[in-house]
Amino acid sequence: MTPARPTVRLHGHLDEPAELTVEQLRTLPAHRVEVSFDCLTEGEQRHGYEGPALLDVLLAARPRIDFSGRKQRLRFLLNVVGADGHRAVVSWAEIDPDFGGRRILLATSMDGAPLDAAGPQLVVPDDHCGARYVSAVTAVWLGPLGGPVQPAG
Ligand SMILES: Nc1nc2c(c(=O)[nH]1)N[C@H]1C(S)=C(S)[C@@H](COP(=O)(O)O)O[C@H]1N2
Ligand SMILES: [Mo]
Repeated sequence: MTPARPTVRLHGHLDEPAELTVEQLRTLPAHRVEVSFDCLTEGEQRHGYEGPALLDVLLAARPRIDFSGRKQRLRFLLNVVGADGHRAVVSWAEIDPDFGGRRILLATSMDGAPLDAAGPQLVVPDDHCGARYVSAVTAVWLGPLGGPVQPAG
């Protein structure tokens, strides 16, 4: 019997929500990055990661975002959740090429070792701190921020 493989659930404001294995993530164009980040407890770490852009993963799930202009996108954010409950927010504007265009990846391998059994890892090359490198990602939710438009009176 083959062991169950962890999956990433893509959900929220998507026309084609999906549940993908690391193997399925490899069907998207892969990028390779060498990064270093600082960990508060472990100090400086260097790693090589490979995997698809988070943007491409989400575009394949067809975000329910109005792309006709640019301002409509700015309220959208991603909630990236790890198996242990560690989670981090990424704004849509950070990864959107019309705004930050940051090459944030959902890595399928780390230092040449496949992440099929562990689950993919969020890679945020421009972050100084390693805390947003969420490992064993189980879900990515996309949706609009629901905060008040006007200050409470
Ligand atoms: N799922 C999960 N991912 C996580 C963390 C965590 O606690 N849980 N810690 C973060 C922190 S603080 C750092 S510095 C990096 C690298 O930590 P590691 O070497 O322990 O993986 O992973 C990040 N990813
Ligand atoms: Mo850390």
